[in-house]
Amino acid sequence: MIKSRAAVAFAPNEPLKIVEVDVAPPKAGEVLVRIVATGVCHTDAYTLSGQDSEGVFPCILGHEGGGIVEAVGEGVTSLTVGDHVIPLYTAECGECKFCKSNKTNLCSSVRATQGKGLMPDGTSRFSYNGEPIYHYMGCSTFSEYTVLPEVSLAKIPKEAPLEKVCLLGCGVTTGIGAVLNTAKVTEGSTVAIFGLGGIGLAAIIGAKMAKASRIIGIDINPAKEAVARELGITDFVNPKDHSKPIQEVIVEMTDGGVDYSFECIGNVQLMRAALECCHKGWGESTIIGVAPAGAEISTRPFQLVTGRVWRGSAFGGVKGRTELPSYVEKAQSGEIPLDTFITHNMGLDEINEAFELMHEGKSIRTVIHF
Ligand code: NAD
Ligand code: AHE
Ligand code: ZN
Repeated sequence: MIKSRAAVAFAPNEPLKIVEVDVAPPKAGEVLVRIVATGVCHTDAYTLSGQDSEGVFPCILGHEGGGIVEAVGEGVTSLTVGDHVIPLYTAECGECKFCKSNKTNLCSSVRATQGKGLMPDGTSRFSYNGEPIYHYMGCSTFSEYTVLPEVSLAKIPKEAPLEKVCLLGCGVTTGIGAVLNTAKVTEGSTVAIFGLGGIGLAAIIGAKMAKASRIIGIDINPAKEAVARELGITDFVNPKDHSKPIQEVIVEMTDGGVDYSFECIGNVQLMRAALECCHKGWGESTIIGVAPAGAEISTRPFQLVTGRVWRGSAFGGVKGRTELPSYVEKAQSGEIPLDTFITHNMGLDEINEAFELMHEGKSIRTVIHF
C-alpha cells in the first residue's frame, strides 16, 4: 500500500475533499502511475452532479491526465518504470471484437468493470480508512497515484510536457478527432459547432485541419467569441441575440444549412438544433456532448428521410494506444495549440475552484498540478 493525496467525491453535489487515500499495488496486467497533472473536463462535473447513470460514490474523478509509470504488475510487457503515459478512458486491447473491427475505437476489454468503478478483477485499488473508494472512467486522475490496466495507457515521448499534453487525454483529442475521424469533414465544407468549451474549441482546430471553408461557432457566452475567432471560426452566433430557433438562423445564414455540425454541450434540445441546421440531402451532425441519464433526443424522422445523418463520437473515434502519440507530436510541433486551452493552473487543494470557474464560464481548461 502507498499513500496518495487525492480529491475524493464522497457524494454527488458535494465539494471534493482532499484526503490521503491508500493505493494498493498493481495486480497482473495493471500499472501504477504517478499523475503529474490533470485537466478538469465537463464530464467530471456531470458525474459529480449525480446525473451520470454510471456515477458511483465515493469515487476519485478525473480522466484527462498525464503521468509517469511508477510500478508494473505481473505480465505487463509494453510499459516500464519511468515511461510517460496518458491514461485512456477508452482502452485499446487490439484483440476484442471492437478493436479488430476497424470500425470503432470502443474497445470492450475493460469497459464493463470500468463502468462500475472497478478494476477488471472486480475490485478497487483505492481505499480510505479501510473502506473502498471507486475508480472513475478507468482513470481517476484526481489522485497523485492511480492504477490502470496496461491496455488503458498510451505511452508518449518523455520530451512532451505532461502538464500540457494531459489535455490530449480527453477534451482536445475528442474535438479534433470527432471532426477528422467521425464526421470526416471534407475540404471546402461548412461547419457549425455548438458549444465553445474545451471540446468545441478543439473541434474548430479539427475543422481548420480539414480545410473547412466556413466555421460557425455557437455559444451563449459572448466571452467565447474571441478565443474561437483566434482558432478559426468565421462567424459567431449567440442564440440569445435571436428570437427564432437557432437552427433556422443557421439555415438562413448558409443557404439551406451546413454540411457538418457538432454538438459539444450535452443538451438534447441543442442536439436537435444541430441536426436540423444541417443541409437537406447530405448534412451530417455529430453528437459529442453527454446528456443526463434518462434524457432522450428527438426530431421528425423526415429530417433523416430527407438525407440528414445523425451520429455520435466517443474520444473523437481515436484509438488511444496507437493514435494518441501522433496527437502529442502535433502538439509538440505547435499544430495543436494546447496553451490556448489552458486558462488556469492550480494545485490539487484548489480543485473545487476549477469546477466553479467551469460553471461560471470563466475557464476553458484548468490544469491541476500535483
Ligand atoms: P465546457 O463546459 O467547457 O463547454 C460547454 C460550452 O457550452 C460552454 O462554452 C457553454 O457556454 C456552452 N453552452 C452551454 N449551454 C449552451 C446553450 N444553451 N447554447 C449554446 N452554448 C451553450 O464543456 P466541455 O468540457 O467542452 O464539454 C462539452 C460536452 O462534451 C460535455 O457534455 C462533456 O461531457 C462532453 N464530452 C464528451 C466527450 C466524448 O467523448 N463524447 C468527451 C469530452 C467531453
Ligand atoms: N457514463 C455516461 C456516459 C458518458 C459518456 O458518454 N462518456 C463519453 C466520454 S466523455 C469524456 O469526457 C464516452 O466516451 N462514452 C463512451 C463510453 O464507452 O463510455 C452515461 O451516460 O452512462
Ligand atoms: Zn472528458
